[in-house]
Amino acid sequence: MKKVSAFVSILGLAILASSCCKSVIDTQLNVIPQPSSVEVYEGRINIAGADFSIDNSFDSIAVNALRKFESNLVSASGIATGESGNRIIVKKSESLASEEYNISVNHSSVTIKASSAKGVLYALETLKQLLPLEIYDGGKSGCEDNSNEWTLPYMSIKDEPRFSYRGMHLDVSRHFFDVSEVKKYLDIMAIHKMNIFHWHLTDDQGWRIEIKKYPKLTEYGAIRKHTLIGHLNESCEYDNTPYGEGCYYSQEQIKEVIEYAAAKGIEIIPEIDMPGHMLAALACYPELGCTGGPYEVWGRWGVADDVICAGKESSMEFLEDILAEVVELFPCRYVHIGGDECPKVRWQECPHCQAKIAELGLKDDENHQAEHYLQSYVTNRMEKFLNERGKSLIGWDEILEGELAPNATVMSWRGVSGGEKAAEMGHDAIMVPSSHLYFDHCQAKDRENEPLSIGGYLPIDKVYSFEPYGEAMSEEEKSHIIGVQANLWTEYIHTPEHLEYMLLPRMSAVSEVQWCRKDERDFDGFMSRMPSMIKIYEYLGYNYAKDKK
Ligand code: TNX
Repeated sequence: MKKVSAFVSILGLAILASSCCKSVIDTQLNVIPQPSSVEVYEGRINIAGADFSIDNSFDSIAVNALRKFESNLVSASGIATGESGNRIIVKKSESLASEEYNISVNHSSVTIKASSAKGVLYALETLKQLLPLEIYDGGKSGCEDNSNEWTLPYMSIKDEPRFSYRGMHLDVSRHFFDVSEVKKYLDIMAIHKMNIFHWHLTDDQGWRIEIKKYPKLTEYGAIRKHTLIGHLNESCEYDNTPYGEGCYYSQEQIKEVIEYAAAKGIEIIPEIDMPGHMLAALACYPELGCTGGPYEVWGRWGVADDVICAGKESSMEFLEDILAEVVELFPCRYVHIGGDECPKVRWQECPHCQAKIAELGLKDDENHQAEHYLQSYVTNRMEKFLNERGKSLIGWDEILEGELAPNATVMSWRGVSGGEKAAEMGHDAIMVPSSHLYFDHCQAKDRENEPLSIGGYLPIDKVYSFEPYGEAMSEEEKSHIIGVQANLWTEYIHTPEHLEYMLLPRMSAVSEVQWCRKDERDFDGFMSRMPSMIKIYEYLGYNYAKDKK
């Protein structure tokens, strides 16, 4: 009897002890974007010297990411794999959504569960933010993180993103950023668990993608003879310096960037802006414009009246030829065809455009002019071309003017109303309102001490406050808001340092808008986690804007 009661009390103590260890001591970690659910328990595991394993059903992206993590851990900690007896295990769990992951950490192991490579990538990004900074590069940067403690708390994390589309855009036309700079941009995106890179490859000021059928586009269309000095509203002086010789990506380089991005879980959406913002192309092929030119690759900013002629069959075939090469090159399901800021003044005067309007029976009505419907004809035609090749079209919200192409996704930049309207009509939409998500806008009120910029004022708290669901939206409409993106236009951004300055730390804020649900977001909490992210920026040598108000 005595023995039994002793046994019972030992058992009781054991249960008590184990439940003690399991008591939650925290529900927050210094991770951005903040995971959906966190429980931290008493105790820590040392992962230096851990053994690594991964289910063999994962693809090479997951396996390579884990290998990289392992090699950085080994070189930074100086301890070989397998020496400690602890384990890092990556398991397939088909019940998790494609971007979801779980992490559980106890005294002997770190277990990651995911159903796809993306989940594994995000789990590793989360773990990196909890470890010494050398985990990012194996200690190569030479900077030292004094903590040098290769431990993680016992914890359980369950995490998945709110939106499936978490984008960042980059304009490489106004100023060019080479392959290595674009890769760095992708590195920064990956830290923030973003999954779409919107590459704005063409505009009035320079054509930046090799098109084999039209070599002039990059031979001449990449180069402008001069660039406006200072701000558009104040200046009419040019610098007399040609810009853009050789500033384009060959198709081989594009493939390299696509592969680099894929290894980080990022898909690339190419944008070929049409029918406006095409002066660089028209300068090479003036016969495709309404007036026949001559045209110049533009050296100033703004909206040009000269656009491609929508009435000439040869112009439409030119656009389709370009898209044919783009579709072959980019594996992403989406192609962005721009559609923004297309003045109709040339079309109104052009006999070809007017003949097309008559042929199609397009008429002015109370909402739009016939020329708006002519733009819809261009968009529809491009959509059909893309859909036949298994791709979906995205356009800026101007594509709502006239008649929206049947399967188009709308990118809402002039506020959110375009996105709301698209969702109402049963179309997908991506929210990128310039009011909250244009990173070419200033971060400080005191512009004197800021680099030259387009203007505006977009501090980090305003970015953070953006909520993509309108109050009056139905559940059905909400399901069409597929995500959020911040845009970086580069009229006033000439250097990689300036680019990073505009990007960071605002990118951290947008990453939480994209990843966390509204009720999980709290600006003060975010700012309390921000210093850890800043340490990462500093360690990796990223130029970020400090203490802006
Ligand atoms: C509007 S956003 C544009 C760009 C400019 C940007 C500057 C959009 C679809 N078009 O051409 O670069 O404003 O903020």
